[in-house]
Amino acid sequence: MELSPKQQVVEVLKSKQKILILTHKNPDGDALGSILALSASLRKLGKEVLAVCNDPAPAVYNFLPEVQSVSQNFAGHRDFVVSLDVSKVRADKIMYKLNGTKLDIIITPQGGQFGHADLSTCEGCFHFEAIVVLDSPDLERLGSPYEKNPEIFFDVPVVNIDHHPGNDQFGKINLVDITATSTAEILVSVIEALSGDSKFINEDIATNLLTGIITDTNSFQNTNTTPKSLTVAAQLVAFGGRQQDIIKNIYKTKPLSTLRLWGRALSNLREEQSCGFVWTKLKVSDFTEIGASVTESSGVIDELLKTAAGVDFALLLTEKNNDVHGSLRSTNRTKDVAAIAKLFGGGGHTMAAAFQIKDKKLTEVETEIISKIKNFQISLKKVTDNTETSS
Ligand SMILES: [Mn+2]
Repeated sequence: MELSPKQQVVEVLKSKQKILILTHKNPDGDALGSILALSASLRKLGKEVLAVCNDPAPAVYNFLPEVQSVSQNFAGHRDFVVSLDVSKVRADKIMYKLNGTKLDIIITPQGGQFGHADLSTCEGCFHFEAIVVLDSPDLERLGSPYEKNPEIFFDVPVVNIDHHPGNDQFGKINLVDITATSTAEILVSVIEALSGDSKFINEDIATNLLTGIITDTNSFQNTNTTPKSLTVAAQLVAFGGRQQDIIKNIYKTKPLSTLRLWGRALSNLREEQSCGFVWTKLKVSDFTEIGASVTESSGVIDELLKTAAGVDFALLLTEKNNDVHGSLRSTNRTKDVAAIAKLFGGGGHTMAAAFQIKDKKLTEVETEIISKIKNFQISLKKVTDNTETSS
């Protein structure tokens, strides 16, 4: 009988010893909770694990168990290769010996002489036997770990574990469950199956997994919250997951810089009443003047704008480095914001979507973005009006 994707994931992880785990850049609670929980579980099972993310964890996640164990690069996990050109002179013997703090590599030539010009060095292979990619709809979203080392993704089996509807199934094994609230929710049963022990998940692993479920459901407030996610969360609390710690650190503690940034976003708030949306913007200068990091803007849309009454959706335009990011949240169950993100080459879910305009300043594209959305809204309204009159 053919194995299910979950069984295939378990089989691969059981059979491999050196495992690389990656998650998307700008990690959120689900990305971090998932990568920390899976790496701790695999280490507990005696595996050698390297967990890598393009960016460090935002300060709000400092309370997560072993959050410092996620590194930003592959340092220490790559061979260093010394190459000798043997096209003119052949090597007869190679020895090495430790000479104080130096390792001497001694090459005996066969009739001739080697010189400096014959030597070169380069970065060599990794020794990973499997790669697990968590919470990432595609490989590009991993950032530099993928961009700088695309070859390793062809050399070893890639396991793709995710819950995004747009996941492009890039893995050799794809465990993509779009009905799951979060990658962490999927991992609970993977870790149980992997360990074969219903008591394997300890307090720290449970806290990390619960963080993923709580942040991706916005503390069980989002419409994606399912009965299963509540059952799994209850199970994690029973395993010792520190739910109160998570709520306190993520939802009830705000750095002053975050509050100031939110103030800036609120004072820029505009209402496009006839087109049914509110929007605001944050420029690079807003972040630098306040001393806030780019990750501090996430609450602006999820905690402030999404609560706007009397509109269909909210938009936040953020200038990050050289790009303009748009985050969209539906405030009305019937409004599909993914259709709006698509106008700018983005995507997402009905309730939450995003787009990115590369290499532009906010001032260059702001007017165009807003008028494009307004025109789209007006065209939708015309279609609805026509349908109403014709029916
Ligand atoms: Mn997620």
